[in-house]
Amino acid sequence: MLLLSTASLALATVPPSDWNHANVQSGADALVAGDFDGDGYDDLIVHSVTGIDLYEGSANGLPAPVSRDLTSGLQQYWSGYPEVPLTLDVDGDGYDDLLLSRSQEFTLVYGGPAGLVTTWVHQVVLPSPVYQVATGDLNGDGYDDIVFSLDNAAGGRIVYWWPGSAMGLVQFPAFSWSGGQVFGTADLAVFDANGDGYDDVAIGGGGYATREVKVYRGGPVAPSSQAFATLQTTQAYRYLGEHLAAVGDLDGDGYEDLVSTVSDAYNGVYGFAVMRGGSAGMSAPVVTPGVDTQDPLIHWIGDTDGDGDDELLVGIPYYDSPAPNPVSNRGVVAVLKLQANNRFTQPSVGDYAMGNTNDNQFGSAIAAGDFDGTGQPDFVGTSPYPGGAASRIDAFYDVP
Ligand SMILES: [Ca+2]
Ligand SMILES: [Ca+2]
Ligand SMILES: [Ca+2]
Ligand SMILES: [Ca+2]
Repeated sequence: MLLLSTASLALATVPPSDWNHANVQSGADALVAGDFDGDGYDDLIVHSVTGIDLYEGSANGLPAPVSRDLTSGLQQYWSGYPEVPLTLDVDGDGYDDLLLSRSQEFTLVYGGPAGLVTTWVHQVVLPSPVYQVATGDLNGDGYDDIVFSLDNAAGGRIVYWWPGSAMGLVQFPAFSWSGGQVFGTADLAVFDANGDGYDDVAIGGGGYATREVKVYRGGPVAPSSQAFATLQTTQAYRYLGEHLAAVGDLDGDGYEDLVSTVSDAYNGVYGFAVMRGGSAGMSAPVVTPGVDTQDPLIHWIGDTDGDGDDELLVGIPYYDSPAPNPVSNRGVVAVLKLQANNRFTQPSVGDYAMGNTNDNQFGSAIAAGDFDGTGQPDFVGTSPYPGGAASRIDAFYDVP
């Protein structure tokens, strides 16, 4: 069922959603996907207005009824600040685990054959509030690790590497990076930039005029303290690194690539930049301008069209659809392809733009996964403010 009045809008290219659900919280932390019970179908956790619900994926996709009510188990740890909940396999057992971060606290909830085990959670209290969190396997041992940033008393932030193990997180973080007054003050992402099988970490930071992203290599013993790449835009006041995402291999050359938002000094609306991985370093940012990057979400989705290159999933909640049917802040979720000139296709209302009301803000939360196990990526997005109607989530399976 579509919310749209299709008679009034030229939206023939937007397909009806494959699954929907009413009532969702407004934040970016409303959705989390992962295969918590290891059955090969991704599951979806929804932060709804009534609590936290899990929908188990299956060959039929997501079910209409709630599979498990996780409210009593997770509500006390759930927060969109500083980082939306993340999925990782910290103990390498093949069951996805859930990492919740809140102020000075991490909470790990382990997956297992029966799904997330909320009766025993691992809580970690940090010495000061955490700012940014990312996950991946920097030492290539099969256990996902956590990378996170805390304030540095000497200025800027300290970014820590905390390895996973068969028993979960090891006792203490094992490595850190720091570097002056503005180091690490923006986002983090973990991806394999140089294709050696060890994930690498991108650390954003910088001052008023210039912001940059530094990339450090992972390795079998410890990550490198020397930057593998230092990336800046060529224009002053074009801020790189505010939102970073590991998005897979966008150009199919075997090296994972990095995407950042690029905002300007005034209203945060400018575009997306791609920085391509490589064996000896990373390519300078190439910016696709003209994309509304006010509170965007950039996300891995995989290879949707089967051509060997991964695509980029974006949620742009403040997207305005153009004349002849202008709707401000309706929001759009789009699967963007990297073109030969290293710029992205522009999102348009022909992508997934739901709702026909101003301030609908579709894409305020997004998640990608394979909920129906076909091997073809699926995604979900929220419409938190659909003007008069109940907020809702729409899922689209096997996106082209
Ligand atoms: Ca696990
Ligand atoms: Ca590891
Ligand atoms: Ca690497
Ligand atoms: Ca690449």
